[in-house]
Amino acid sequence: MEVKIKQVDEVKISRYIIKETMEDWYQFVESDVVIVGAGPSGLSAAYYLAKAGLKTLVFERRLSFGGGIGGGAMLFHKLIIEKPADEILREVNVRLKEVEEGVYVVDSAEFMAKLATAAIDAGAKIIHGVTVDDVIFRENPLRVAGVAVEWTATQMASLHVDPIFISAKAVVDATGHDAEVISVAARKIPELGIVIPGEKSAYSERAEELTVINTGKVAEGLYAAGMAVTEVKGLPRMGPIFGAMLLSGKAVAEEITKDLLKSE
Ligand code: 48H
Ligand code: FE2
Repeated sequence: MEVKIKQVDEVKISRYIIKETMEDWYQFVESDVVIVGAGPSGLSAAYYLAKAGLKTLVFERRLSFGGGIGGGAMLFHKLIIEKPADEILREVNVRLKEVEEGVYVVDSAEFMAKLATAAIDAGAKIIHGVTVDDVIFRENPLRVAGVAVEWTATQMASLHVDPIFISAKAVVDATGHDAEVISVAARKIPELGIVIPGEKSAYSERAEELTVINTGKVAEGLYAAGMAVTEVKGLPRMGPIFGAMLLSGKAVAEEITKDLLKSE
């Protein structure tokens, strides 16, 4: 077999990568929306925000997509989605198996791959291996105005390295159970008046609606989506049913789109 592969030398390889990477960072240092976490709620929010035409940047600590999707339920590779969240998955071409009226089982690998693809295709920029460890704030009016970021690897090595800053009109905490961004803002900016009661034990039948209803702004410029909502609002957990995560991402995207259009 004859193989003809276009040749490119090491200097060019490095230059192309450095230039294109830096162009992205240079562009997105001033974003409309920064989403922290590429789990189900973060990806769903990214999809709808990018679709609405907002400059949307997602930081994900790990080198993968999907957050808790990949682990399924106790590593069983299936998850439950219920009506009306199935509509979101249909929109991004995830196949659903209806096991009873309005209740669907989905494959976790397909779920995370296709949701991430949809967010990227809609125009969201996702950058992996970056941890958000602080926010930027402003007074008069008091608000969150962006995030401080660091390489996850730098953090894991416990190196003393200062972060860089990314400004955003809206920051979404989609970090899951720990609500990391809102927690740091509550601790370091007490003027925001955020009190975090913490997540409650499981009550699946109530938890999903409560999570979606309580999704949204927690301070000017700072929003909660997904399990971060349960932590910040003191709501019960729901276990391996992911409808509320998708609906919460969509709800936060709609609220931010409205808020940002209003302020223009
Ligand atoms: C950058 C970060 C940081 C940081 C975390 O945990 P997730 O899947 O979050 P959600 O809320 O979209 O989905 C929750 C769901 O997975 C779940 O756990 C459910 C439904 N549980 C119910 C129950 O009863 O247990 O994803 C969060 C993502 C992850 O990929 C993290 O790596 C990432 O955020 N992340 N990225 N900077 N500071 N903190
Ligand atoms: Fe969980």
